[in-house]
Amino acid sequence: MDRRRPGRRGFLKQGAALAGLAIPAGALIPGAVRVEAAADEIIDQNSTEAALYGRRSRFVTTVRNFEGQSHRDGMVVPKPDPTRRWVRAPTGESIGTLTPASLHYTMMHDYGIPDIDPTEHKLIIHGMVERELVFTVDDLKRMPFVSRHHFIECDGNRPNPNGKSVGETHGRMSCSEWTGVPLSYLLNEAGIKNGATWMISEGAEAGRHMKSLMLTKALDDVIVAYGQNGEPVRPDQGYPMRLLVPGFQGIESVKWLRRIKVVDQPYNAIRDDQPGYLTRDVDTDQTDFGPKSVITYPSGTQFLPSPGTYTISGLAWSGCGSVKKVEVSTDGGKTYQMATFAGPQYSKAFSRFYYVWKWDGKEAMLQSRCVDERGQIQPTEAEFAASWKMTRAEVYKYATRLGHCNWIMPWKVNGNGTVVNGLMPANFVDPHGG
Ligand SMILES: Nc1nc2c(c(=O)[nH]1)N[C@H]1C(S)=C(S)[C@@H](COP(=O)(O)O)O[C@H]1N2
Ligand SMILES: [Mo]
Repeated sequence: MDRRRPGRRGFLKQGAALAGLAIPAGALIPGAVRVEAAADEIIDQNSTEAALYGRRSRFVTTVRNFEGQSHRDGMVVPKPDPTRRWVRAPTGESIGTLTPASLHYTMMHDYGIPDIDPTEHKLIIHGMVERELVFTVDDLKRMPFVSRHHFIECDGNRPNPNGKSVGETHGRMSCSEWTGVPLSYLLNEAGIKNGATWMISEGAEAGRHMKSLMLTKALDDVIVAYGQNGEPVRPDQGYPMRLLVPGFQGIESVKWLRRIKVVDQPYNAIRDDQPGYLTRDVDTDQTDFGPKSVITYPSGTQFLPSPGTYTISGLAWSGCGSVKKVEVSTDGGKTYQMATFAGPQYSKAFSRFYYVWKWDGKEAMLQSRCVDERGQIQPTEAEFAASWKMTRAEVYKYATRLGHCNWIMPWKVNGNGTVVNGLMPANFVDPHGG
């Protein structure tokens, strides 16, 4: 077989056939469409193309997974829906704390990814400001900037009993190093008028995604990002610039950012067909995400071949600052042991933890619990329900209205080494939401 990468046209023609040869049987994850990604692996690592722009090994086949669940309106979306190419990150295969851009979860509501020429794209700041300002990406790059690790997590990232893998229960989140200009710098340049308290930001896609944000947050740690993990923000993440609102729900981080209007009240401003956002209470919408963690290894669909020593590993994060402590339980929460951090605990970013565990081959229930710098403790499902004065059935019924769902996620290790979702069954429809 010729392993040289053909031109794009040839690639499209041959892609499926080559992919068929290259993918080992059993590598397909149900619901995942791998043909193109796999064809992309077939490249001569010594070719000019690969020398100029590096590729991963053809033995590495991790891909994102299409959202194929029901829509928030109760409508069933085909798998994958060509008009809603929403994808979850493969959290079960995550390594370290940063998500490669090509594996970052992606959410672009109903209008697809716009193809934006950066020389034509402008960001306008107007409304209750002393001076209306217009910036191109090149203008932004002349200004002081920050590079910070921050997660983005969709409000729809909900632990639930239906997800078979951690990608299904916790795939609507990712973490990158974001580079860009602090929004406070731009707002100060524009000069905020007395009485202004909020801003509305708008994306450049056909649907004009909009979101209101308190100025107190806007002036705190929000970034107008043009860089992601050392390269320009990818088109599906908002190229050429996006808002990055650390610690708040993902929907605040408006992609393809083209307009910021400074105003004196919040607006339910999303223009597209999403009544879910229009009815939502602005106060519950505007909060830092609490402490959350999840074990990514071993997690659902993974397999422990024999009793012995395993390093349990996972991610912990909080929208309220850094993670201070992570504990791991192997007995369903009866007892906890302190986990070790594998690296630094950046504020509003993923931290990677691990705990070395000797598996005796008996059934076990693995779960993690984290505490953030405010001392807030990640709740169990029961504690979460109690905080809302709800039954657990009600929590799953009304999950889309409960803001950040951060309860503890158990994974059950069976005696035969298979790992499955450890939450008790519940009636739960999983809309992408938020
Ligand atoms: N312009 C625009 N920005 C957007 C969206 C969108 O549809 N359009 N989706 C939001 C939602 S709901 C989420 S969860 C995050 C996801 O960011 P990502 O696609 O970079 O992961 O982007 C937010 N920003
Ligand atoms: Mo979202």
